[in-house]
Formats: sequence, C-alpha cells, structure tokens
Amino acid sequence: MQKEKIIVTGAGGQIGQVLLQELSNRYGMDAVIATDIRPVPNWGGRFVTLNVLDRIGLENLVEEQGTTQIYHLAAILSASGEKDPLMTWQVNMDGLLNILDTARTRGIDRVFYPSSIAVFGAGIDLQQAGQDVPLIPATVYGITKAAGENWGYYYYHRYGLDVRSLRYPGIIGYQSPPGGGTTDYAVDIFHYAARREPYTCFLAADSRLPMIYMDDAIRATLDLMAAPKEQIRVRTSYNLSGMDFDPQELAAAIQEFVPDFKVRYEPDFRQAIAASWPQRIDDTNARQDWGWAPAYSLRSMTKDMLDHLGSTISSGQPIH
Ligand code: AKB
Repeated sequence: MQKEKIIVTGAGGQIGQVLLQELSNRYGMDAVIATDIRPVPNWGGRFVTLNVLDRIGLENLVEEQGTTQIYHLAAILSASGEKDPLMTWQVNMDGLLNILDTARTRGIDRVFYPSSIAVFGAGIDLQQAGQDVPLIPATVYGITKAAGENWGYYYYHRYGLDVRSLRYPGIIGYQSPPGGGTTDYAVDIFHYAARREPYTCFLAADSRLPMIYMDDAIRATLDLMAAPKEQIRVRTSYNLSGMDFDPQELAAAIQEFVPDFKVRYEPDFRQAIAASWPQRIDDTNARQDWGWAPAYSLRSMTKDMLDHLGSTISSGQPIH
C-alpha cells in the first residue's frame, strides 16, 4: 500500500483543526502536514507556515514531502468576504489555482476542495436546492466557490487530476471556532448557552438553513476521499446535508437542556446572505454514489454540543 503524505491548507480553520486529528488517527501523525498563515492551535504534528498565494513555497513543500494528497481548506468565508470582495477573489481563486496546478505538475493523487451552499442563489427553488441547478450566487465567496467547482471539473476532465468536492452546509462543532461565515451563529449560540448567558442572534428567527454536525462533515469528507474513483460521478461538487433548522428551532432545542436560555434577534447584513441561500439541500447523489448518510439530528447534535461545552466551560455545569 502506498504511504500517504497529506498537506492540509487553512489547517487552523474550523474544519481544519478537526480534520487534522482525524487524518492523523487514520494515516498516522507523520503522514499529515498542517499549513496556514498562523500556527494551528492544539496540533502536535508537523506545521509549516504557508500562504496559498505563494506558489513557489507550495511547490517546494509538495516536492520535499513527496505529497500524495492535498486538502485545500484555505479560504475567506461569506460574511468576511463581503468586506473585501477583490481580496476574497484573489485568495480564494488564485489560492485554488496554485493548488490545482501544483497538484497537476507534481503528480498529486487526490485533491479535496470544499465548496459551499453559498454557490446557490437567484433563479432556483430555495425550498430545496437540487444537485444540478443554475448557480447564481449573491456573495463573492459564493462566486469563488462556484468558479472553483468548475476549475476542479476542468482539471479532472482535461488533466485527469482527481479533484473531489463537497458543498458544505453550515458546520456546527465544539472543537474549533468558526471564522467569518453566515452560519457562525449556530456555533456561537452554544457557547452562550453553555455559559448560561443570553445570546443575540444576527439572523432572523425564521431564517432556515441547511446545517451539519462536525462529526458528520468530517466523516463525509474522508468517505468521499476514500471512495473508489469510479464511484465519484459528480466532478463539480456534491450537495451535502445533515439537517435544517432556523434560529428559533435551534434555540428551542437548546432550551430542552437549558430551560432558562434566552435569545434575542437583531438581524444584520448577514441576514441578506442567509436569505439568498437554500433552506434545504437535496443530497441524493452523495447518498447514491458513495453511501452518504448523516448520523446526527438537531436533537442529538444539540445534546452532544452541550455535553462537550458544558464540561469544558468552567462557569457552566455539565449538562445531562
Ligand atoms: C459560511 O457561512 O460562509 C460558511 C458556508 C456555509 O460556506 N459556513
């Protein structure tokens, strides 16, 4: 069996921190190299400071390490992206092209590229987004993700580079903080609940979005990357979903465990972004092609989040 050498870019982000642990459990600590522009918290393995815009630095690292796979997580997310659209385009697009072209020229076996529900927008039924619908995103982040999916498709069909991708919904996890997205409220709210503090939500009470628990998102990512090549029939990006809820339903789910928890709603500019995204995602292709099935519901995710945060936050009591 080939020994894997895996580079993760943007490894200090919300997904990266958890993915690093799972990759090292699966392939061994020596197989995983974390890269980011800042050190990665709680990572005991190899770390290299790398800006994905630095093509030479990237090529040198890939070559030195005999890299076999890249998980390219570095990106500016939806809400942060709107503050500087041109920089977001540069980081997200030039960063991806550096990865794809380095992977092509250096013989990398597999690349993972995270896309997002942000690719959806105008001209579709937002009640439930299908796999193959027009993509007219409302944010620069969504534009970069839609373009990035097509670049992955192009590199696969033109050069045979095995690029695999998921359209992540909002990801909820206790292990790492989210960084500049529209779905961040669904993580922040748990930290307030665990500290028994009221939460002010930046989305409207009825703003329904597709979401997924971190454990499910990581499992989906690793299952997609491990699936036999012939099973990967979507070469843009797979729709992926775990659950869907609005802030009011999430607050009610938390109140089952923390009855006096209070939430106020003060929607800001992120509400318009959320309103441009679908409420639910049809992930039939992922289920059929490589056996995707989420394990967590709103209730089981809520309990697990509160169990973990309740036992780590000193001012709160463990919640059972
Ligand atoms: C964001 O809110 O920007 C991200 C995403 C859905 O891609 N969490």
